[in-house]
Amino acid sequence: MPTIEEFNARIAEETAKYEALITRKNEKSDYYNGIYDQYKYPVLTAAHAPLIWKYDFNYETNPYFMERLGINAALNSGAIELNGKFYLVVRVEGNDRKSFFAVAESDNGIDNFRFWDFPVLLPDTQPEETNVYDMRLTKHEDGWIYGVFCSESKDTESSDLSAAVAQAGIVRTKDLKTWERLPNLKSKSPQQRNVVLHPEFVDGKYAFYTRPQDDFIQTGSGGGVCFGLCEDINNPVICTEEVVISPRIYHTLTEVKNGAGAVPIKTPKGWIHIAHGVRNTAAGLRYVIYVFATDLNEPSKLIASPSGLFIAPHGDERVGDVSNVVFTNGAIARENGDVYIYYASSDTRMHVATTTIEKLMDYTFNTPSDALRSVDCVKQRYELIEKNLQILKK
Ligand code: M1P
Repeated sequence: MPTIEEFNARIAEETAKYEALITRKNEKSDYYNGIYDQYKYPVLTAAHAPLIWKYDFNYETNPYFMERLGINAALNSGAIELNGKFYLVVRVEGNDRKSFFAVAESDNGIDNFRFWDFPVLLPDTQPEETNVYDMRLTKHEDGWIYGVFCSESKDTESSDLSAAVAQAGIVRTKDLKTWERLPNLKSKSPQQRNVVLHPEFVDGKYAFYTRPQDDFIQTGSGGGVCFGLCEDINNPVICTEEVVISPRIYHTLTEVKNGAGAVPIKTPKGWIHIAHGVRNTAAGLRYVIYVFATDLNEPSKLIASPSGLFIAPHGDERVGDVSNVVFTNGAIARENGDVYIYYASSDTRMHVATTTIEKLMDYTFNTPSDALRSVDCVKQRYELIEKNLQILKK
């Protein structure tokens, strides 16, 4: 058995390794597309979880300094700026497969993210709820910060052991420390995931982006990302038809399903949405991030649909617990026009991509839409090449 001196030396060594990781400076990678910058290191990984979450520091009860409650992943994070600091409400997954939320903060949004000592202990108002994940944080004009997340329960009506039901859970806070739980959102759909609260009232009502689904995994008759209104946030029911605003379309990246991601960003030309789209492949589902825009005064009206993917998994990002996935549920748009897009790769770790409102608008409103057929996509490219050759000839 290790001596107390060896035990203390091990703690010192692990603490030094941890501090080196947490304080490592991040730098832009050499990836270029003119739209956003990417970074060399993930902003958060399972290894960023504080040692006090995992180890028992008592020599008497843990002489081998073993992990007692390990952490498996740090992924899909809501994001918000408060008083000039960057906060992520991270989906942390324990080795026991259960996810929970924890706040990590950074001064610059690209590195030095540090978790608060305690994860979020949600008010336990839903006895049937087994798992919670993927919180979207909305700074609403009513003065509250809302967190809308997936609340998952076992489907007790099914004989399939793994059948589950996904609903949209809602909490609200002023400081990310004290959380008040509201009832889960009710809609006509049997299941909901990837629900996002719009930051402003629409026709005097709360407005939600929803993703109706018939089943836990398959969206079935769900036609895509929808929009619906709710009169009373304390009794949250979608009281209007859920209208599809970003549809699933055959042979596009949203063919199998899609879902709202970050809270839409208000720009002079419209609300910019950074969402995810899913297609099927021989290697399984492939999740990419895409962008669309809706009208400033009528946020249910689609006004721009730049073609194709915005962020795809590259290099190491392609491998993880659920490979070939990038997923976003948080972005921060600062007063100075800088935009920080937080995304997880392969359900395992968190990254940031940085851009500006100006670039995001240029991308959203000047990228051609998907021409939907190979022949028409080639024609689009011909047009671009011809124009370029004219310029290069001069
Ligand atoms: O595993 C990829 C993602 O799958 C789900 O997204 P969707 O509901 O669109 O299929 C979510 O559970 C998400 O957490 C996960 O990253």
